[in-house]
Parts: sequence; C-alpha cells; structure tokens
Amino acid sequence: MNTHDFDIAAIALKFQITGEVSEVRNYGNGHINDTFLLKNSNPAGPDYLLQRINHHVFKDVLGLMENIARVTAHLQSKLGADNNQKLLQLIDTKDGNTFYRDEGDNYWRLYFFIPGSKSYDIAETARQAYEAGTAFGRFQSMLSDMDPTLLSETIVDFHNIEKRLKDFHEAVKADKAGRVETVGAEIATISHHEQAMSTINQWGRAGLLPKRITHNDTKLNNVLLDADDNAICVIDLDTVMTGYVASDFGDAIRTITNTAAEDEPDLEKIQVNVDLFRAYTEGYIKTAIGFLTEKEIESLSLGMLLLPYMQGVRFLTDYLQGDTYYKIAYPEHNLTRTKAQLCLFEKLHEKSPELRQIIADTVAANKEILTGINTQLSHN
Ligand code: ADP
Ligand code: GN1
Ligand code: MG
Repeated sequence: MNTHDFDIAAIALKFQITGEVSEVRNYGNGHINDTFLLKNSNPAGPDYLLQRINHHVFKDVLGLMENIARVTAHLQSKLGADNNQKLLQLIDTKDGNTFYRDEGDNYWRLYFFIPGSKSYDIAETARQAYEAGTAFGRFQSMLSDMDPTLLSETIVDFHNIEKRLKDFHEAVKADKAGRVETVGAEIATISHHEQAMSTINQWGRAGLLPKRITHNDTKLNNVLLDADDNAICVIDLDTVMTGYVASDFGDAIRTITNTAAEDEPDLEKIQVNVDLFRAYTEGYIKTAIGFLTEKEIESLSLGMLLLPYMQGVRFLTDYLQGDTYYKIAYPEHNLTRTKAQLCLFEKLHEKSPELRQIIADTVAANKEILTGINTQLSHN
C-alpha cells in the first residue's frame, strides 16, 4: 500500500489531531494492516501513527476497537497518568468514534506515535530479548485482573491448532491453487506432529490451564524499545483476547530466538540462539512469576514448539488457498515462510531438553528471590 493511494492528510483531519501533517511515510513490516507515520508540521507537536485496519481479517471492526479502547484504559489505570507516553493511545475521530470509515469502505484508526521508539524484526542483543520478555510479562500481569468477558473474540479460534489443522486439511483436499503436489514434504512434516501439537488444547479442555487475557501476536516487532533498548510498551493489540500464556511465550520465542528472518529462504541460516532464549525467558518469568500456575509454567515449553508449527500450518494453508490472507512480496512467499517456520520448529524440537532446563532454572531462581522478599517482609 502506497502513501499516495489515499489522501492521508484528509483522513488524518477526521481525527482530533493538533497541527498539520507535513509528511507521510509507510511504516513497519506488519503482514495484516497498513501503517503510516504522520509527521507533525509543528516540531513540538505530536507525530501520529495511522492504520488502515484489514477488515477482511478483522470482520467486527467495532468489537475490535472496543477491545483496544478497554485494554488501553485498563493499562492506563495501572500505569497512571504520568506514563502516557509508555502506552499505546488511541485518538478519537472528531465525531467521537474510535475509528473512521471512508466512502471506499476502508477503516482507519489513529494513535499517538510513541516518540523515540523503534521495533526490531530480528533480535540483535540479549538485552533486546530480555526487555521484550519483561514487556510481555508486565502486559499479561497488568491485564490479569481485567474481566475477560469484556473482550470480544476478534478472530475466532485464532490460536486453536485443532481448528487450524482442520482448515489446513480442507485446503489440501480442495487444492484450490493446484499446489498440493509440490508440497508433499511439508504436508508430511505437519501430519507427523499433529497429535503431539494438540496437548495444550487437551490440557485446556481438562481444566488444567486457565484462559487469561493474552496478546496473541507477541512478535518481537510488537514491542517498542527506546534508544537504549529499554522496553517502552507492547503494541499491536488487535488480537488481545482470552488465550493460553503458552501461546504468547511461544510466539515470542518463535521470533526472538530465530537467527534468521521469518521468511529466510536459506534454511542453513535458521538456528536457535540459546542466549536470546535465556534472556527472553528471564525477562518474562521475572515479571510473570507472580501469577503463573505450575501447569502454565510446564506449558511454556509446549508453546515454544506449538507456535512455529502453527505458523507453518497457517502459511501453508494460505499458500494452498492461493495467498488470500497474508501480504506477500513474491508468488512463492508463503511457501518460503512455511519452510522457514517448519525448519525453526524442528531446530527448537532438537534443543527442547536444553531449553526446558533453562525455563526450570529461571523459574527456580525467581522463586528463590520471591521467597527471600516474602521472608524479609514477614520479618519487618
Ligand atoms: P501490524 O498489525 O500490521 O503488524 P502494528 O500495529 O504492529 O501493525 O504496527 C506496525 C509497526 O509500526 C510496528 O511494528 C511498530 O514498529 C510501529 N508502530 C505501531 N504503533 C506505533 C506507535 N504508536 N508508535 C510508534 N511506532 C508504532
Ligand atoms: C500477522 O500483523 P502481524 O504482522 O503482527 C498475524 C499473526 C502471525 C504473524 C506472522 C491477525 O501478524 O498471527 O503470527 O503475521 N496476525 C494476524 O508473522 O493474523
Ligand atoms: Mg505488528
């Protein structure tokens, strides 16, 4: 989507902005929405982040925007008014709505651009990974006392692997794009692990895992960091709804520990960076240990395998259906993404015992710290 496809400045004027827009740029690398950075003509005034919401993916835009308004209000109440710049903040339209629908049936929303922020597609340092872990842990923790029934399900069965596999098998059967015969190896890999990948669902059905308010898109580039790589906040709240914490842990590990891009064609370059795994786990456990159950902790290592697997299933389904969901840059893009994700899944699988041990050690260390704090408190 190009900046000149729409009259962005006119769209911005539908919202309660101050000053004028002097420059419009495409921004970010999201696969779903279109994002534009709007510079304020007044250097002292705020910049804005305009998004065209993909309403083919998010069919209930009103429900989606109500979710975001509720979640950001809850986070605001936790953070206090002094921390406005550490939170995604919506700007209403001049009519008082959370989004604007234009004549061409495009849906738009506006946020304050968080000054001095940046996001990474690939983690460069352990510090970035650690900070991302603290950001997602705090996010879940701050939302752990919010009433989940207030949120609508913006995409039904979003991280439900059994439903994803059902869609996948239907796509194989229909073979709409005539591509099935070229992807035999990928179909075999997916089928081989199908059973094992349903464990989290089974634990959920048995009442062993609580459903919490989770983010459901914990890619590294959905955390904003400042110039010194301190976490500012979590963004991209479209899929915040009830889910399992293992999903959020797994999706973060999928994007943070991979030494290559999500769509790396050279599979040799795809490796698991264990230092980054440790750093993310430390940041996450430190901030989430207060509310996680034992079973949830046990589920984290399942989540770290499930999410790359599920992403492979989703990319391949889209490829077989003729590339209707994810934005693609070239015809075979979804297949390249599938191969990369299944490769990462296998690499994580191989390293599973070592990674599980890191989780266990991190949990033990943080429990010791908690016990120490509690003992000190009871002595005071
Ligand atoms: P998508 O759903 O397409 O991934 P995001 O909401 O994640 O869209 O936005 C895309 C990118 O824009 C993010 O990765 C981040 O770099 C940047 N971004 C989003 N919101 C803000 C904001 N309020 N301030 C600064 N940068 C932002
Ligand atoms: C999409 O919008 P973005 O790029 O943050 C997708 C995620 C996938 C991700 C794969 C609503 O996220 O579920 O994990 O691509 N979002 C939706 O990169 O489907
Ligand atoms: Mg995003």
